[in-house]
Amino acid sequence: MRIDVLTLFPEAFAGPLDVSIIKRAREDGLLDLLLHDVRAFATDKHRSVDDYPFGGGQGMVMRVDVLDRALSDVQEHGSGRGLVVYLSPQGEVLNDRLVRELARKDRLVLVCGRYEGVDERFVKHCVDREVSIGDYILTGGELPAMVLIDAVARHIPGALGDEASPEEESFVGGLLEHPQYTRPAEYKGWTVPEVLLSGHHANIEKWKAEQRLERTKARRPDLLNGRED
Ligand code: 4FV
Repeated sequence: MRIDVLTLFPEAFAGPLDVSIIKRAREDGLLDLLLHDVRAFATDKHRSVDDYPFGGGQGMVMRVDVLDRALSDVQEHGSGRGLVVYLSPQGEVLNDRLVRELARKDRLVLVCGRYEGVDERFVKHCVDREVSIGDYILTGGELPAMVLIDAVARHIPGALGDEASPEEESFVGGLLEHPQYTRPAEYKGWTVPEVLLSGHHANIEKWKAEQRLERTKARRPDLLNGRED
C-alpha cells in the first residue's frame, strides 16, 4: 500500500510511524509512506498557504489553489490517483468497518488541515472521503492522519506478522475484547480467572465469548443495536 500525506508539518510524523509494527511494515515494503510539504506549492513571495475567510469569521482558511497544486503534483507520481481522504471533524467518524474498507485500497492520499480548515471548493472538487477520528477539535489533521495510517496499516497482509491477525480482535463481530491476563498468575493476591488456567479450550472460548458480550453490554451498548444475541 502507498500512502501520501499532504501536510504543513511533515516533521510531526517523525516518531509514531517509526517504531514497531509500522516501522517493520515500511522496512518490509508493505507500506510506502510519503510526506509532502504543502507550503512547497505556495507561489506568492510570502509563500502563503492560507488567507482570511470570505464572509468574515475567526481564524484563517487553507487556500484551494495551493492544495490543488500540491495534490496534482503528488498524483502525477506513483500508480493511480489514490483515494483522497481529508481529515476533518465534518467527516464520517472512523471505525473498524471504515478502516477495513480503506485498507483494501492500493493508494491513499491523506490531506491534513490546519487553521479553521480548507476552502470548501477543495473538498467538493478534489476530496473523495472526509473522515473524522472523533467529535472534538484538534489543532491539525496530522494526528488524525497518523491514527488512520496506524489503524489501516495493521490490515496490510503480513504487517502483523504471523503472531496475530486482525480477524481476532475488538470490534470483529462488533464486540469489545475479553479481558487479558498473563504471568505472574498471582500478584498481591490478585488472581486470574481459574478457567483461563484450566487448559479446557472449550470452556475458555465460552468464557471469552461471555466476557465480550457482557463488557459490550456494560460499556458500549450502542455496538449491540440490531444485534441478535
Ligand atoms: C479532526 C478531527 C480535527 C479542525 C481544525 C484541524 C482540526 C483544524 N480531524 N478528526 N476531530 N481537525 O479536529 O479529523 O484545521
